[in-house]
Amino acid sequence: MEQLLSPKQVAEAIGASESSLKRWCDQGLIQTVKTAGGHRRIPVQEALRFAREQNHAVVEPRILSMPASEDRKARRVEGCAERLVEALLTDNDAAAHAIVFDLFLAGQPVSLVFDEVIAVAFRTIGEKWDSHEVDVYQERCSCQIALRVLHELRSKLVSPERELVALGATIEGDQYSLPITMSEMVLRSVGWDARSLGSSIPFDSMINAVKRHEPGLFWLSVSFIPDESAFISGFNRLFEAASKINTAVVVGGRALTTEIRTRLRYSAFCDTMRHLEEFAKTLRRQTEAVPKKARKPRKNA
Ligand code: B12
Repeated sequence: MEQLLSPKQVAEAIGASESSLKRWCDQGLIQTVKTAGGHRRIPVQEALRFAREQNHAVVEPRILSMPASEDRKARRVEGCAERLVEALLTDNDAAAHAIVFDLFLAGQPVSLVFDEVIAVAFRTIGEKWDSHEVDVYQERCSCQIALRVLHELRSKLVSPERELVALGATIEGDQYSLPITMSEMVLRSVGWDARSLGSSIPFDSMINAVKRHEPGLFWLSVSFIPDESAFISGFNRLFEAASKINTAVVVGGRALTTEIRTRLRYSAFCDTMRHLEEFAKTLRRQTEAVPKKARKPRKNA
């Protein structure tokens, strides 16, 4: 159930006066809901959105059900990837949460935190695994912690609009769950009702999901390709089915070499989560500007 806070609690959380808080509510800067007794209440996700967008430092994160801060001054991405590696490899769940949520509370876009902190940390862990400095179990454990952080983050984002549906998956044989979950979070952070179908999904099943749900956007995260030619033909079938119902297909991931990309048809290729964010924002604006019936089939980019 949605957690609701009083204006007084939100004021305390961000170190503002209760009267300022009420004024911001009256001005519509903060969306409120009314209790049966007619009192204003603020969903915790809305309080977080306001604090992030208006640059209010959260002085009492616990009121907003956020983990205690690691170090209030450490709100820039610099140095965070190294600290995250240390937290992940020592199985320090609390520190890993705090590093990511401090950046989130400081208003850093989730896409930036993913590209410059979490992905960088995993690159280091991958190198350490390759040179036997890190055991297999530590790599797996690090993934589990990162997934818990991402799921927690999902619950802190304002619920997206229902009509902007996005679906995503990884192909059969691709077990990488972090990039697909990050993509889901990035899309949700910019208003898409994004749902990951999960990893290792056969193309036929993805096509069924696209036909059934008619999403505005389908993202495919490709970190591992077991069979290149099967991938290319499956992917192009997916694109074909998606373009018939005007679904944009976005691809990204470490396994997509230039050679493979040139043989694919897609609406957008993204190297990073920030690229995905920008594309999703643009597509959202275009989708909202054009009445559904008047929309033309999208062209390959
Ligand atoms: C964790 C991990 C695994 C885990 C994943 C668990 C899980 N639940 O996700 C498991 C155990 C499955 C695994 C298995 C393997 N792994 Co592995 N793995 C990693 C590791 C350490 C991290 C990967 C990760 O999730 N990173 C975090 C993500 C978010 O970062 P990213 O992939 O760079 O993604 C960024 C961009 O590419 C982009 N992006 C990615 N996807 C998408 C999608 C969209 C839509 C968009 C917009 C953008 C985007 O945005 C992201 C953020 O910036 C990497 C090291 C590394 N360098 O990444 C090795 C690594 C990728 N693995 C490697 C290997 C060899 C393997 C195995 C083949 C090992 C084996 N012999 O079995 C298998 C293959 C698995 C398979 N069939 O899928 C090698 C690959 C080497 C190579 N040259 O290709 C690496 C590089 C390790 C190394 N240093 O050698 N692995």
